[in-house]
Amino acid sequence: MQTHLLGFSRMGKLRELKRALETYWKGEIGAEELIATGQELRARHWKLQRGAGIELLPVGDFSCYDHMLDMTAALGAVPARYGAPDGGVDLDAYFQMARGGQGVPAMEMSKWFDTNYHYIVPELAPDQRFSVNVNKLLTEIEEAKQLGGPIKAVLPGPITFCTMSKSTDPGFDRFELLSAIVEAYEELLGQIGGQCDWIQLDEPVLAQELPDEVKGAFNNAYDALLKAASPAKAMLATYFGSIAHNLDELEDLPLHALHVDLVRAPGQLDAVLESLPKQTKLSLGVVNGRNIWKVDADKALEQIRQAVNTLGSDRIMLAPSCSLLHVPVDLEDEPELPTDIKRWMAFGVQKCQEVGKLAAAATGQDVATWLDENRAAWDSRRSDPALHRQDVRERIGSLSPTMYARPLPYAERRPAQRERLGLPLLPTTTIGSFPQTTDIRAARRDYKRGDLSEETYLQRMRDCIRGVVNRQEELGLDVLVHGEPERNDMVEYFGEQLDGFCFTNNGWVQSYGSRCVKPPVIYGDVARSKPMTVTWSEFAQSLTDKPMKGMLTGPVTILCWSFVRDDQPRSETCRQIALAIRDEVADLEQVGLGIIQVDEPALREGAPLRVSDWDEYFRWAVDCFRLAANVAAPETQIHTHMCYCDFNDIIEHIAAMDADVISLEASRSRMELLEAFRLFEYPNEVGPGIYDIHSPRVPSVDEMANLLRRAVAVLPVDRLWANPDCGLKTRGWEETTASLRNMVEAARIMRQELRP
Ligand code: THG
Ligand code: ZN
Repeated sequence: MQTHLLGFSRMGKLRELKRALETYWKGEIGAEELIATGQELRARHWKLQRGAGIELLPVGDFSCYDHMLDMTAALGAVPARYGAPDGGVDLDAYFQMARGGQGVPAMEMSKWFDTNYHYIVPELAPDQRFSVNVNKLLTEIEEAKQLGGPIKAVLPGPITFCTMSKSTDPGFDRFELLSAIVEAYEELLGQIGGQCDWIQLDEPVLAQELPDEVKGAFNNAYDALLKAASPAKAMLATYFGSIAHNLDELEDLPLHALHVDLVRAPGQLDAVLESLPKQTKLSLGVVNGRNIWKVDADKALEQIRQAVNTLGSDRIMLAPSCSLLHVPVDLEDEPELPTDIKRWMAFGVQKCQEVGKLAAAATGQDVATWLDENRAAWDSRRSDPALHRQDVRERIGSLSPTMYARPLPYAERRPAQRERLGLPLLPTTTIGSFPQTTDIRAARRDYKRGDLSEETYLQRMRDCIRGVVNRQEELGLDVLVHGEPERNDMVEYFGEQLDGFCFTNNGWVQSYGSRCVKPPVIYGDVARSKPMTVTWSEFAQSLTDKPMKGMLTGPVTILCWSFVRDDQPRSETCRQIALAIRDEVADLEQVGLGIIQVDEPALREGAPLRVSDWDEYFRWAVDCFRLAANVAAPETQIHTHMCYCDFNDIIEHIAAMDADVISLEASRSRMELLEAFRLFEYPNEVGPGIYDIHSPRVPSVDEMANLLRRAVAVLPVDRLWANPDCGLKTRGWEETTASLRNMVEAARIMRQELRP
């Protein structure tokens, strides 16, 4: 029973890769030093994996930015604007594709399935050429070979690569290129097949519903790839969901191994065992690669036993469910976690150990001590009172349908809000955060460390808020925000104040490139013991006669961007969070805030991989938002904000949220987005972002007025707002002030134009 990994974290436990990348980008270190850091990290991680009991090591999972970008580079599928006629990609060209530069925009980023990881979207053109380059892979294979023992090259598979790409022109069907892509893969596999024992091709798209022509492509493609990979054995890896609905496509393929995710989709095991081709090994993903909880050893051993009974031990391989990219590196680096909760957890290194121990247990070796410890940990978790609070359970049990809806429909709330708020046509506002200066970050850090007294800290934050409010008044914005200087991350900030959450010191997970997030851990029942934002918002409102927006993160986003408890449905946990946010909405309203924004940027990414499961998800997700927000009185205006995704196919669910106003990121395909709102006859108010905050460029008055003009042509003018497309915390003050000045001027010009 061979143990292996689909992939490991790249950053290093101290985020060494982040540091190296960012200093390289600043020009403070040279390429050699960056490359050396990568080499050290790979060697360290392989040794760690072997030491923990992983036999077959993954190679090629490391990346200086993103593995899909690496695949694009390996295929030489470089978009023309990066000027590499031979398809060659050196380090600087690679980073230009990732981050843009010298007047060339970056390639697009998008979420990797339902994770919080962003990949670089490959661009495929009708006349696309490929030019295979395996140098990166061969170098890493050489490095891994020095450790001795079997290795497995890891690559995104061709069908997933093509599916997750975008066509450069809208009329072009990129699947026309599939045979050319497969040919390029054949060439690539041919060049590495002699150098490694296994080649793993990731096809997570198999967990989705696939159009027939895509489904039908698997057989031919993999027939060719298996031959090309020889003498290396080929594993097809799937994860993030069941592939039972797509098994027919794999039935005749002489794969050497198939990997399935038995954490997300334990129910697929029967079907997989039944249809597995005779010569194919089955890799069981029994350790959760997406969450930080210890494996339930007895449950995993039961799954393993079932598979062994059908296939025999020799045909079983054992691994985490997916790449360990999505979990932090090492629990040993968490001295401050409460010991009882820490005992329930496993990070990347511990997950490798779990795979090793499970394999040992399943092959009759004595791991009684480990098993006992595992059972004891689970017993202590199951019986912990924080996981089953009666007050929380009773409140959930007593929810009534009226709690999900505003007391009046939008059409009747609207006049009440107009009268209360007195806003002009095309009101101007921002999304919530203002630039997080080094001073602000330092103040928060020093206060947290105890180096700054509470009094001084509060004073600094108040000064900062005063500055932000004054600036907005000077600029002439209509609806103000306090700027959120007191917040680190929009999820972490709320988690830190809620019962049922705990926090890591080093639990970093890559978000994109060098950027990481430190997801909170939801281990118990969630409840709010005290107001979380009220003093800040109340203070900010006291500084101005203009309406101040209260700023909250919505329950679905808090859920999606945390490590969630796995002992109850996500919907249940989400409902608990929703009630906590509901109390905050009520309190903000109580102290006089007339506008409250409840952000849900992660609503779309929380959707299941299979569209047929969407309705169920959106029903509870939208319900949770409504439970949180709809406690507000008719004359209180509820806003929400969404970003990082396409909204076109979820507009009915957005409408069901019934927020009075939604602001949206719309920098990429503004017209398409507006068109979706028009076609749907979206009934409430909309603020399509009119400038892209992801770039330091200052948009001109004309540019933004034009965008407003286009919006006004499509949607009713009295339901439109003018705002940037996302929060401003990653921007500097200079460009922020200039851009907002132009935005306010654009709205003024438009109002004049529209005057009858
Ligand atoms: N919070 C969380 N998840 C997110 C976002 C967020 N996922 C989607 C999107 N926003 C990702 N965007 C970013 C943007 C910036 C950073 C991370 C994710 C970032 N991180 C700091 C870094 O890596 O240097 C660390 C942050 C910190 O010090 O706390 O800059 O907003 N949860
Ligand atoms: Zn946003």
